[in-house]
Amino acid sequence: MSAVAQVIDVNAAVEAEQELTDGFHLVIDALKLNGIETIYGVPGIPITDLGRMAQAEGIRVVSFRHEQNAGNAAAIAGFLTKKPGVCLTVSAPGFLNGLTALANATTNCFPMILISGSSEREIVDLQQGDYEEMDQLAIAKPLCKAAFRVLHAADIGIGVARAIRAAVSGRPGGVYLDLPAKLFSQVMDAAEGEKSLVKVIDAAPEQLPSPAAIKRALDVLKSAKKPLIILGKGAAYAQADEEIRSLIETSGIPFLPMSMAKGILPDTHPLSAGAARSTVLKDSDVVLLIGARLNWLLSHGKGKTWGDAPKKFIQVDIEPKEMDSNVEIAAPLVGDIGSVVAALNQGIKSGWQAPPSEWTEAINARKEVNISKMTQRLLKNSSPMDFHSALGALKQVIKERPDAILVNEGANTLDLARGVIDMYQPRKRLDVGTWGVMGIGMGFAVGAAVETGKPVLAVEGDSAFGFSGMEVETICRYNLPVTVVIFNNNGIYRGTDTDPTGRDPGTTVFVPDSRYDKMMEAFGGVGYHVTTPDELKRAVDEAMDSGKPTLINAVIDPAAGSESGNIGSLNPQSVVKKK
Ligand code: ADP
Ligand code: TPW
Ligand code: MG
Repeated sequence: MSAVAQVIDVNAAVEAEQELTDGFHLVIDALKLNGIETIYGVPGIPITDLGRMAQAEGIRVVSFRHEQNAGNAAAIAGFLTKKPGVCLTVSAPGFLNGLTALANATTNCFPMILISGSSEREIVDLQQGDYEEMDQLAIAKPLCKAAFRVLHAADIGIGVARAIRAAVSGRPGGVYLDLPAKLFSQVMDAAEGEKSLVKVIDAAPEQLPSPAAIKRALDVLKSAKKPLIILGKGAAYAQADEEIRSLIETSGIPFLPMSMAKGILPDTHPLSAGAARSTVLKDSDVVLLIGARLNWLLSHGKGKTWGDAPKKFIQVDIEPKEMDSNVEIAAPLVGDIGSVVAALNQGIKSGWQAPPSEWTEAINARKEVNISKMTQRLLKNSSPMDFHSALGALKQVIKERPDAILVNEGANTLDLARGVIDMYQPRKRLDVGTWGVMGIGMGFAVGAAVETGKPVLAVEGDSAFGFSGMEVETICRYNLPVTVVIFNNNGIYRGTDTDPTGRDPGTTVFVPDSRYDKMMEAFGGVGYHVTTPDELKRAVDEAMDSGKPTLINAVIDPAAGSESGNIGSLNPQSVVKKK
């Protein structure tokens, strides 16, 4: 029978007392069959009942206040679990709100599926002005890894299967699944429906590197006098923690973690070069990249940051097109990180010589200087608090609670926290990622708490928080163990800007001395207002011991921050001076 013919006449079926299923149930059954346990979304036409029914069927449905935050929760669920996180939205505006998160997930190589209800194709395609009319599939396509539409109930199984496989296989990313309203009430025979479902087998198959590629890479690595391993968030995603640890410890090669790769090995590991970043980038001669792209975050692999010494790159990535994206890759290793690193480990099992001690000693000397400088800054008990004195307290919190998940966004709040707070376990640091996007905070916090059950500490710039702040209600509603700390410096970068004309507030400042803690109290959570590192530490400890939704308003000197945090140099400068 053809797929279309399987969609049967309801009345005839009821008369025959045939057991029926419909689009709603088939979507839910297809997701459940493939191990999807949670949906993040915002209800409305045409997916309100889908959410209700999914909840009734045992899927956890987490309802947000805005789709972008639901999408961010789904994206981070994908990063943390290697299963696609699912976000469910209504048509046009809800879809567009979710699309930002889908595009961001794709940019960061996080697997997620945005499922949006849509209006009737016949009306949309003739542009006759349907309720929330929009050609969503066409709009989603350039912004994600794959986009599919299902028109027949009998195709729901295959549609969901394709979406899952597209999201997690190869380079992970975002997938859009368009489900027109009419699909949900399409009816078909229940047994036929069950048969139409597809369980995805081996959704992200291992991809083994060729022995020749491994040999080439090992030859380059062995030739190094000053080798360096850079771990990116692809390495964290791959969950190949033991293989990676073994590679680093057996080879004795220093490693530098990118932001979300911190903690694969502890930042306090003797081979961590985190505190000597500029030195190792400049002076290394062979660099092994594992799940890290040579994009802007690594200065494109060239220029001042990388120094004048000739450099060879070995790159491990599942995406072949990533090789030579910015500079020549001397030894491309295309495959999944688990398989590639295992093969490298085989290759260095015997006869491997540790890097020359001059190299490791030079790094250690640099680390010592930088760490002692930092320690002094952290201990300075300035009043009002600056970023460093506040971060000293939070560094201690994560040291004492290494299994907590740290979410972090802002400018100074982000850049300084990344440098100060040591991480001890993999996939515990979640932040603004490849785009440096503001607004991931509360979505990531909810997603991380729901997926892992671990306590979450979200360290937020006051501006950054504002992009998703309404979700504190969601945190309270689901009673999640999330502690939000707002570094409140009255604005974006600083709280000191003024309007030269005197008419309005400066463009980067907010209402001074705002009490964000009262927002949490409004929904039954706990609020604190703190002005010293000791108060901050005490408040965070109380919050994390209690597990109650908490927001701590930490007052930071409005003059302490710098423009754009660490990346001020990316700001274009006007050459015209107005008289
Ligand atoms: P960072 O921002 O931490 O430097 P990027 O997001 O730039 O990291 O790079 C992550 C890279 O990891 C991407 O190029 C992606 O293709 C790759 N990747 C993701 N998962 C895997 C995997 N399982 N095996 C190999 N490469 C992976
Ligand atoms: C979606 C631009 C980068 S950082 C930032 C903005 C608005 C906020 C910095 O202020 P905050 O941090 O959070 O108070 P701090 O500690 O320096 O005071 N819109 C989006 N993404 C980005 N990155 C921006 C705007 C931006
Ligand atoms: Mg701020």
